[in-house]
Amino acid sequence: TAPYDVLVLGAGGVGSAALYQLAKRGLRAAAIDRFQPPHIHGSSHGETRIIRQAYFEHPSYVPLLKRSYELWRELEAESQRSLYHETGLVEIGPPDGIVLPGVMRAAEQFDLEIDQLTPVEASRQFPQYLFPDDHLVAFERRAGYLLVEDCVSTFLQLAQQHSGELIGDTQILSWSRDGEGFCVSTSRGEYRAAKLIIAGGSGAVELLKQLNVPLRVLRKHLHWYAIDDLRLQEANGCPCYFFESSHGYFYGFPEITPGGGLKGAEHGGGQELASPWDYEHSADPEDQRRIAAFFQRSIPGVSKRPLRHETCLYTMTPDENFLLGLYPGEERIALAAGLSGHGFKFTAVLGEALADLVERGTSPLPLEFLAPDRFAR
Ligand code: PYC
Repeated sequence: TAPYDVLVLGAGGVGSAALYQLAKRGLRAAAIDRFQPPHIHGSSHGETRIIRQAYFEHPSYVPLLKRSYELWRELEAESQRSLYHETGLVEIGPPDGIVLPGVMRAAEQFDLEIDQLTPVEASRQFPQYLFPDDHLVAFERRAGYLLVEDCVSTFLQLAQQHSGELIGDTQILSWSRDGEGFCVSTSRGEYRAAKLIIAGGSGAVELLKQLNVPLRVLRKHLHWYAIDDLRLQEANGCPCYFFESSHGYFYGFPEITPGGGLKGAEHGGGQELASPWDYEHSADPEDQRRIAAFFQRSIPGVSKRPLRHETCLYTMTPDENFLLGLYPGEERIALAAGLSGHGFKFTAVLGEALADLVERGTSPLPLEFLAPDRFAR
């Protein structure tokens, strides 16, 4: 076959968004994935992902988030699908912790609308949740969740409508320089392209090993439990939640469909994997004990009846900020990797930034803080 303009390695959240952007621009593009996305083997599944703007991790993400919000709304308009649900997000943590001071710093720096509440005010407004007396509470109205699998399938469907190609069920073995372009060797044979985008989530660790960034893959657990308190339903105004406490970081979502249960998970911890392709998908008793104890402490209307469990992968960088930019020393490759468990909300903007980087060598967004060579400097 004639070479592609761009091959995208990975078709999860980031890869599918990149394929959509490339195809929309009229480039001849294909995305290769080991499975048929959306699937349960990476980091873009499990029904829901939080989206928010007052970014406690680092205020420099806020301009990317603003653009991401615009792109999600554009995607909804083009696809006529509802992908982003603005439930609001309640964040709770100690005054000297990471989350609340970080939320307030980002909100102040970018003039974002955040309601600061005392625990008493928060209990009145959100009686579903228990707020320790000595903690701070913030409510971000313009936050909520994305339907993760629907986002991936929408990117892929629209990309295909614009003549982008999905090459699923295809293992990527290696990539190499090949004359003016690149050759990607796969379980289905070789594919050639003038440029590459590397967006393979945990699968990108192997593809990026020459960068010498110590990426670590963690197995994480997602839990859905039946609810006894109907105030925990989205339909009854229940927001998403993110708790920081001496017990760790726990987050989750209201019950979004009747009987589907409330979703909760621990953001910290996780089991490090030697390979992202070969791991146990069943529940971990210690993780189950920790989430059940969290519900008892903080959301007493959750029952003791588990309904569903899934495993999911985080790919961690040493500073937990993404790698995003041109491949060091190679202007024909753009990459996004190491999203460190907080990347899905950005996938719309990452797809656009990656397409800009391979097409024009630059992006109008301030991406320097995510430079892939920052650990080597
Ligand atoms: O990005 O909001 C987030 C998040 C919460 C837990 C994992 N990621």
